[in-house]
Amino acid sequence: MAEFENSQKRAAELRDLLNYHSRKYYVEDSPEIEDFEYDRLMRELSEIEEKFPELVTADSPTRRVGGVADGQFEPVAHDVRMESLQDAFSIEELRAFDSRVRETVPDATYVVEPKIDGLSVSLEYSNGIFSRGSTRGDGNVGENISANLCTINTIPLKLTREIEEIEVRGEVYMPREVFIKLVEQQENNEEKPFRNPRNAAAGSLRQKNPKITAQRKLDIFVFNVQKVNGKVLTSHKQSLDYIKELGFKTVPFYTPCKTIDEAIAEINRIGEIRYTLPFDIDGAVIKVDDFSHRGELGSTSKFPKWAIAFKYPPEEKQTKVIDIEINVGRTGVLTPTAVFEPVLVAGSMISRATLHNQDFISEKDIRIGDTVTIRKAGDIIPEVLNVVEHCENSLPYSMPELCPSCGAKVVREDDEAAVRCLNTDCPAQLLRNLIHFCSRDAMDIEGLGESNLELFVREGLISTPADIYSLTAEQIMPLERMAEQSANNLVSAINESKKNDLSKLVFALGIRHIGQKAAKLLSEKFQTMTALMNADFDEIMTIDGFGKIMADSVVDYFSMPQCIELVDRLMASGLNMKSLKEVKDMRFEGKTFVLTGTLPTYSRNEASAIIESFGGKTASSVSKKTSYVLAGEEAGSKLKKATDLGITVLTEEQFNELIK
Ligand code: 0OX
Repeated sequence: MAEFENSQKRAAELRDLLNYHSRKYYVEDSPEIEDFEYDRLMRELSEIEEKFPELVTADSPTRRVGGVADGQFEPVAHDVRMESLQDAFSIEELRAFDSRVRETVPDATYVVEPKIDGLSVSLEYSNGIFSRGSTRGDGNVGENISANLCTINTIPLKLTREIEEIEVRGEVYMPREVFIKLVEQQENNEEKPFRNPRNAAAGSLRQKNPKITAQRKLDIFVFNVQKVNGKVLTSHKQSLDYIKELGFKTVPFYTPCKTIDEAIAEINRIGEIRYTLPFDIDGAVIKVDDFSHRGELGSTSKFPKWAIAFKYPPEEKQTKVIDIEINVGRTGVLTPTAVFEPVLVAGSMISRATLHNQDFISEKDIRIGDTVTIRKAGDIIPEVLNVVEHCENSLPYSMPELCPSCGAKVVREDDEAAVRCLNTDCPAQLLRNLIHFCSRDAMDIEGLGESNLELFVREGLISTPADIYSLTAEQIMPLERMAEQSANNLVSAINESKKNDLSKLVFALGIRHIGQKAAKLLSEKFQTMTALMNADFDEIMTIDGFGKIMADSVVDYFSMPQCIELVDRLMASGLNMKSLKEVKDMRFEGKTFVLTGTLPTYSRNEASAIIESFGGKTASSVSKKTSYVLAGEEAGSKLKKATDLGITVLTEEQFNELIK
């Protein structure tokens, strides 16, 4: 019983996790976990559901073949379901697959091909002419992306033969070199770069403007005939050979294998050359070759029983930690970074990885000189997995007690994993602050990135954000890499930023715990910098989503003389200090007023209009639901009832205080 209950609980957790990550991956194109990890979670859920079929729910991600369509493009119902592949993570599982196949088809033979890490699409042709292309969607219904697919040069618009009808399936991908150039470009333009080629391909295929897709130089490998009229095909190999003749770019190699041992050898070979290929693969597929054998084997509700995908684990390498460097961030947090003897991992040279904080280092007991195992999380971000061997005579590593930039004593606050330099004049923090101040989400000053800021600080031109607004083209021009044009551009970008909305400036100040969203809320609530600077803790706490830590942080910030001075200087330089977004003040939302007697200055209509303009309501009689009674001269029974019920009675003067 306990096992059932535990499984029930775990299945619910897994469903939520997988649905969340599936949305991140398929709809938003911004995955947060590695595919390998996702596959493992999916496998765990499938196993629980196999054991306890009563735990399968309507929203179980295992019932789906793939992700979810997001409704941007017109839907396409697939005539032939675009099935997904069953995954294997070990050689034993491949052998078990072979045994299952041979129970039904003792003399089956296989084809092994790489599993391209891209996006599955269907391509339809009528009389040899491309008629429609669509995404896989959930396997049954995808989206029409014909216009974008037409931009891929390797997708034939006319086949070499006028075959009556054919639908093929392939994987759209971005070659690694194209991806690297794209990321470089995005970084230069200070755009958020794609995480990996798969995301880049997905983002490019989902463009509403096919011109952008065309610039992305996507490519395709076709690996299946979904449907054909006008030609008899009897095996996988024969069908791939045939569609190659029709003009399709088929998977780069598909190798016939008579036995599972031959198939495993081919999978190992592909694993070895994996990172030398000019595109990403996330596995290799074994497919039964003969179509009549496939027919005998059939499919489950999710996968064909005649194919299996072997997923390669992320590549792990060993290397030596030659140093642990400490970087000081904008808020003074000291972050340790391991510096390695460079090593090739998953196709690129790795020489550094973050070690996060002292707890991470202590838990793994990472020391300078150690041999460690590293890999790339999500096939992109390098991370240390464990220590293989400590260096001889090494000592456990401790974070420095003094800030490496300014020498101030660092502190570790009770509830934090990080150690922090509290010196507000610390040069490393000042530079980080400047970088943050000018960044895209903050003041968005084009041309003032890390290297120029570093240069200007080094030259003694700036040390605080306020100094930026006194820079002149004459000061900048003589510096290295600066021509007249770039100096003028920079000064106009600086001037342009003065017009920014208050929320950008509030975010740019870098107040601890105040991110972009909180900065927006603050500027909407207080409307002007002066009001925000004078706001007290309780007023800030009335903002939905603000807690004690955030409110304290704002109050603390505006109580520091150097921060007040900074804002004053920015004001004096002519920066906009007002919210460009006026919000309705709803201070009386949910409150009901009853008016009684004659007020000294307001008529009843005037008072009601003021209450309503702040989101409140007026009623004619007093009840328990009344929030306030606004009473003037000669107030009668309503005032008495209010007093009896303990309802707050306001004079006009008190009312004026409330609406100030
Ligand atoms: C790939 C790939 C994907 C055909 C029927 C079930 C799955 N990403 O490279 N899928 C398949 O096979 C389909 N083959 C591939 N090579």
